[in-house]
Amino acid sequence: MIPTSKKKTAVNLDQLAARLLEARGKRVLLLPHVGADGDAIGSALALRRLLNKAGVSADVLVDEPVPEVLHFIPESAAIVQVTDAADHDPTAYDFSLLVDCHESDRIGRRAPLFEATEGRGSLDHHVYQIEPGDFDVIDPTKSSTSEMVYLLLKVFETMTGETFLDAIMANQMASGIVSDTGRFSYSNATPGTFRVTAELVDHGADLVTASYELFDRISLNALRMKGLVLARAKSHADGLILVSTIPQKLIDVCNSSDYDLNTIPSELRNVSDVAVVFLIRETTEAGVIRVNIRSDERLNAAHLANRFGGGGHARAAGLTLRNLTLEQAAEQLIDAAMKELASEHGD
Ligand SMILES: [Mn+2]
Repeated sequence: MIPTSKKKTAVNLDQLAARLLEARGKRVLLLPHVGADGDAIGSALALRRLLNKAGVSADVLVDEPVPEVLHFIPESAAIVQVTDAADHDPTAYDFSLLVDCHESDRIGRRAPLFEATEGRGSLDHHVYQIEPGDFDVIDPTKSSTSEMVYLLLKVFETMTGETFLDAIMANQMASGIVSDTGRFSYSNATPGTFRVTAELVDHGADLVTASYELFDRISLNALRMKGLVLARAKSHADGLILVSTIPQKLIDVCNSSDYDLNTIPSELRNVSDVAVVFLIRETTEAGVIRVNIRSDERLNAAHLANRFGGGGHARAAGLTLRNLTLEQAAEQLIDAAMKELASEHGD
């Protein structure tokens, strides 16, 4: 992770706020990134509500259906799924805003809509390499885009003399903050995050529900499968490497789905002394094996995944293997991990 002090920031909330308020009586397009998470959806919905209250029509467009786990976020039913960008008229919009991302390659099939809008900007907290434009507000020191929506809301209030925050908006933003901070357990939860969250709770944000919906709620089928997968975990290299292999029939027997496996790699990584975890699973496609890697600072998961044609982040990565048994796949990955660990090139 890049130390906070070294992160570049592009912060001109006033300029973006003024431009959005210029769109009063017109329409604005809000575009969260593909693979939308709690922050992408929560911040986009809060922006939509804020803009509507300020007299700006706003539409949230996405590529994929909103994941079921995010349906508890208020007004998520207002999100529109785009199946073909040609079905939407970009000239209907005065301004397009990338939400929780800052490059059009993060918005999938909606990119042509963004490119065709006259006014364009972004509101984001991811680390960036681009040269920010006049309406790009990118601040990697913030926990979440939702936290930034709150700051934008305060600028709106100063500029208009009106008040906008209500319980629905507070819950939309709180969902994003709880999601991106791992319910305040990651280092991105700063004193500023807590101050903003305190304001949101004051206005009716329900952190207990957000935390339960985003991190705890699980179907009985998924819980049973998790139990079986955890029980199958095998330790290698004196406990440094933990591997769980999952035949497709196990997923079928539990009447569960791939989606239910998402949290398991991180749980395996929490085991004391474990440096790297492999979750190796068959897929519904014959001969195709999917691998999830989680690691700590002793091993770079992205480097390891690259060796097998995969990719990702330093602590979380993934790859696809073909025409191997689960046992062969495990053997190759353990071997590669042991070499990587021995080379002491972790970070
Ligand atoms: Mn985010």
